[in-house]
Amino acid sequence: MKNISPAAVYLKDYTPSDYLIDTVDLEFELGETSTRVKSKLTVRENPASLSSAKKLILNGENVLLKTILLNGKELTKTDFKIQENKLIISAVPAKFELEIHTLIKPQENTSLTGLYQSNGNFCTQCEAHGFSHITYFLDRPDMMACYTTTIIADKEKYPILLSNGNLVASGSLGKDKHWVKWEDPFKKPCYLFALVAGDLERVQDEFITQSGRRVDLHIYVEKGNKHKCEHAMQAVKKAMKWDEDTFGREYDLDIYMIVAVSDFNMGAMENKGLNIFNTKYILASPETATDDDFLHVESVIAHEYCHNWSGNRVTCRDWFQLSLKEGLTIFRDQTFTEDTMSAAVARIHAVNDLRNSQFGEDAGPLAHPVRPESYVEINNFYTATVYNKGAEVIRMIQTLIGKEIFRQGLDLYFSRHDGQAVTIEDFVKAMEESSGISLEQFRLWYSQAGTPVLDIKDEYDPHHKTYYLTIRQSCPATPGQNEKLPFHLPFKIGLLNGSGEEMFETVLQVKKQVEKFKFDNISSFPIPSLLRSFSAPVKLHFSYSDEQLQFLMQHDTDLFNRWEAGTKYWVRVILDLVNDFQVKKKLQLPLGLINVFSALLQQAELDKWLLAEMLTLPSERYLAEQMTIIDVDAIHAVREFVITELANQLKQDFIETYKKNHSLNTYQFNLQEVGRRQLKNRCLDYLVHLDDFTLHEQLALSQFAVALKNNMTDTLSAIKYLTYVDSPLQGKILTQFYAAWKHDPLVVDKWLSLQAISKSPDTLDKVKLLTQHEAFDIKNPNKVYALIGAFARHNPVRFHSAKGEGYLFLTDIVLELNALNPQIAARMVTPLTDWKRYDIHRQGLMQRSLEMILKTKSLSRDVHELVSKSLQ
Ligand code: B3K
Ligand code: ZN
Repeated sequence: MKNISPAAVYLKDYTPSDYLIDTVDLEFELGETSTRVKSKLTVRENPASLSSAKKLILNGENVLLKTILLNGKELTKTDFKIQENKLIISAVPAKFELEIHTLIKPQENTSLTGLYQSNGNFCTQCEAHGFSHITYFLDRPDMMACYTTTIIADKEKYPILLSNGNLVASGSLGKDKHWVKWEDPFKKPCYLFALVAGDLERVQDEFITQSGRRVDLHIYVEKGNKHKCEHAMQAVKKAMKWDEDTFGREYDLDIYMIVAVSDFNMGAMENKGLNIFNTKYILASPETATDDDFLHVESVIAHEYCHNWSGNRVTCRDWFQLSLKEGLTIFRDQTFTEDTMSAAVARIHAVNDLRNSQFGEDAGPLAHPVRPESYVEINNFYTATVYNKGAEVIRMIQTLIGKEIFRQGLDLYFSRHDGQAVTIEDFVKAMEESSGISLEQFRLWYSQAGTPVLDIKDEYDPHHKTYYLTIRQSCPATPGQNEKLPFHLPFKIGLLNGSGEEMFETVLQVKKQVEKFKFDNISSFPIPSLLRSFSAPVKLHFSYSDEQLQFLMQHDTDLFNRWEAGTKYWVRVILDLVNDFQVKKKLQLPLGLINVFSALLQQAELDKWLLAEMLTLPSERYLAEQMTIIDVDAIHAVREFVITELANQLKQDFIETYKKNHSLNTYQFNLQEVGRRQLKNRCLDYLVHLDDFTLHEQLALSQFAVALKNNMTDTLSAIKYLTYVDSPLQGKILTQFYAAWKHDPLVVDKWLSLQAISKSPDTLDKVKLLTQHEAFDIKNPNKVYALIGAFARHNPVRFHSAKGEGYLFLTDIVLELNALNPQIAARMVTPLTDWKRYDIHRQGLMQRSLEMILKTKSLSRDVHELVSKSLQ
């Protein structure tokens, strides 16, 4: 049977709602099998509505309607109808009170949307359309109302009852029950509604805002996790202070609550005053969390906290404007990380994220602009394009108009639109007004998809001491957009002389398809440092010589570009070797490469963390991105070959650097300590590639044994490679690891991932077995990401194994998830969607899997949209 394609929603069709809801008074009676929801709404006609025949159409999905009362009078079946998740009430007055009673079943809700249970506790996820899984409502972000929420529940099972805003009343109800009432003084869209009920432990602290108000800070976690909240609490305070100092944004309620839950579709959610987090981004202790985890906790906390202004106080008019809040908030959290950790490393991480995920999106069948023009399922558009490219677009505005004016523009945006649901256009206008600079052409970044390519050539005229740069821009076609207009972009450039001194730095404004820039008084042919700090999200082509790249790796004053020169150099070396590999030529490192690398190791003046980044070769994903037809086997084999060769030839240097930076000190999370650990663990990554058992025992295994119970960064670094390859130690290490940590779900996730990314030939069989293991639960998104996601995304060699078993396995999983949790199913299907990037044989197999999925009955909107678009 063929599925009927679900309908798309278009940006051009946006119209204001016919009715407005001013207040929402909710009452939840939480039960053991079902929950009763009463919603009292004050409704009035919207003066801005354009329609002459107004209709009240409320959205609702999986809710059982019990009763509707209009101005206190119960409606009968002829007064309303329910059609395709819509409740249509025919005749309503201009102003009225509507009371709706519904019944929902949170205990059976596996989609983790709306109200559901996680480990016996109730929690909600309402963005984008979860609220209509709770009650019938005008579920659109421009419907801003004031909420009061009463929760009634069993005292013993659910001692903690939370919702948005301030607690205004509470009491007992009979012998077993109790109730609370929360009031949120700020108007908000329903996607920011939250409710939590459970038996949770609380960690508390306080923050005094810049105007001297006291804010209570509460973090709630499941029992037994209280000791893992210290880092998160410090991060909350750090983010609050930073947002005041940097952007003048002060928190507005008297209380800020965070609840960490184990079952959550994404990282976290910025509900007003009551953020709900995936435990992964709250719980952190040295023995269970790595440096990266600690870092992510801080940045996700900063992200959700920053949303209180960029998202909550000023929200989106419709979901096409998603990047208005997400791009801006990613930009804000990235700036937080740059300001509070190593700025260059933070920028490297952000650019890596963009290149590893967004560039692929832009080059594939699901490419869409930062502000999409249509969607079938909005949850499919919480993408790297909307988030990360959206953040780059904001950063470009800042670079174009300057930091100070950008800050003024942001102040104007927040004050002008406080309490409103607005558009990306409103944001851009505020920036234009504050700067006096036209962003007319710049707006194309929001409407045109695809990663622009810059082809650059230079010339030098020694006679006139002038240097010229010619920049030619183009942008590949993307679905529905064949022709592209030229972008307006900031191009930051530095010119270095032969002794590494900087002669000049400036930001060029590139606007035309071909543009020639002239630089006067340049005393010698300079070495250009192009696109400094990655000033625009583009691909750059310039024919640097190997020597120039090596020179920039050593001397560029822009630290990001020093790393970038290395990346360019490694990509070149590895892709050349990939060609050799494909024609079965013997692989050999280019002459001089060892010297370049050992010179890097000697760059003692660099901060250690940055040095560790410079010693890291580009990821397999980034390398794949550079190939027209991706050859996963060649990329993997060559990258491993280069690492092993470097390890062989620089063994002593690596050992020395490792030993110098290895320490048994108690774990601390700060710039110096993270840098030291990252550097020595990077050396270890190289050393374990050597076929030297004694060395493995001396370094890796001893680090593993010492760190196993007190330092997860060192534990994982020590064994990552030994479990990655078919090492005789693999079984023993994994058993020991599981025995030590099977009680800790987040550590078990790491254990699953280690096995999913192993390149042993039998990895797929092991992954299949693991889906039956007590440690795995397909209903828990973290487990799915850890095992299935890691296999399909981070183990290209095994996932794309030539026979196609990896594809069939993923197909089964996607179909199983489709029935349980469509959002996660859609996330899992994406590795299949860029099938056209692989060889004909693999293309055929992947296409067959996609077709099989598309033929399945009851396919969710989420999966249907991605699969059908990728097959077009
Ligand atoms: N705003 C949420 C994402 C909601 C995703 C809904 N499918 C988290 C964030 O970006 O902060
Ligand atoms: Zn966000």
